[in-house]
Amino acid sequence: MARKKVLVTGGAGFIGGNFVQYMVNKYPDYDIYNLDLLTYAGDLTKHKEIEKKDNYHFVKADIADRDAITALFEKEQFDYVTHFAAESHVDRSITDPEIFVVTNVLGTQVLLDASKAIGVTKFVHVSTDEVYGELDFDPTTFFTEDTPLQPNSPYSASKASSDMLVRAYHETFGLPINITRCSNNYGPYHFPEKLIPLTISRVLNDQKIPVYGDGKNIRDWLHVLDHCAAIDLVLHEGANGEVYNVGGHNERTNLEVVKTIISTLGKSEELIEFVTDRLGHDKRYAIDPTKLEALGWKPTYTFESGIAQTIQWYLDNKEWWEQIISGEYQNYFEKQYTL
Ligand code: NAD
Ligand code: TDX
Repeated sequence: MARKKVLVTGGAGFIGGNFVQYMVNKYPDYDIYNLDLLTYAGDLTKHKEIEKKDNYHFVKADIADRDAITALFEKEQFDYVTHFAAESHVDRSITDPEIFVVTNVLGTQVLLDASKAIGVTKFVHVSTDEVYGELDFDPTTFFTEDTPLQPNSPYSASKASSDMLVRAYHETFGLPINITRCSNNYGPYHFPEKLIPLTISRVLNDQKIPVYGDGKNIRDWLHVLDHCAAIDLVLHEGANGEVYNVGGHNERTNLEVVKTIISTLGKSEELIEFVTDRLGHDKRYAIDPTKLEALGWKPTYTFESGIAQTIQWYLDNKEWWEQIISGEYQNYFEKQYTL
């Protein structure tokens, strides 16, 4: 049987990077192509181990570059596309929304056209629970796949737009697709602009932790490796055209998350500094994953085991995140906060 070719867009980033490693190791008989523009969020140093393997390939390209993407698809004739590449940070979408439309909307449409042209077996679009908007604090309410899309930030609006295009290419052209909508991920290689790695790296450096508003906003946390297993399952077993929510019932307030990290590292809660709230800050996200569970998925990490593993990973891999926080990111952080 011919080897399958799997394109992973955004495979130099956090989740796509974990997914590339997961797929290269799990499927030696698949060729895994990591396509990434290497923006501020992409780095290849994380792939030192898998770079030695024959079934790993890297292509530097912009998903919004129609000529480059069309030529690549014609040449490689991918069987599967798993689409992670995006501008992913809500705060950056508030200060500079335009690139979110270019990458997340136009980039997705270019990939859909290229996938349609060569007739891929499956296009998996990795989306987010943020497209559903926000929930109130009633703990019995959850996002289901039928919750209407009501995105509140430029980031989530761009993701919802791309979800709509993916759906439309299925309805209009019969492109085989799935859309996954996952809750907040955390784990190894999480870029330190996001709450959990930002807190770990700053606590380790005895720096203040900026907590937005009153810290009572709730996120539903999922370890990135449980997300990778979910995408793998949907890629192979997802019913054509369906949406699957991904989440493990791990709701925590931001303050609970920050305090857990501080106490695990044996530091003082005096490091917490309440700062001006994020504009349009969604109150609560919480996922009902029943539909995905029916396919056979269940998470392997609890929040307690996952956060302990993650903190240990940041302790063991200082070199990786120190190189990031000392670069261009430093300018971003200084513009973002005055701590
Ligand atoms: P990330 O910001 O860590 O990585 C994004 C990657 O995409 C980077 O490697 C970057 O270089 C690449 N990229 C950006 N623009 C590109 C372009 N024009 N062409 C090619 N590559 C480009 O993001 P992440 O947190 O790993 O998120 C991955 C996907 O998962 C995104 O689509 C995001 O919306 C979705 N998602 C993220 C979370 C989360 O908690 N992080 C939760 C649910 C869904
Ligand atoms: O410094 C901070 N202080 C703070 O209180 C930062 C960076 C965040 N926060 C709050 C805002 C959120 O309520 O913590 C929560 C988590 O923030 P982020 O880590 O920025 O994640 P979020 O905005 O929830 O979005 C993430 O999950 C869904 C990803 O970045 C998205 O790509 C994904 O779609």
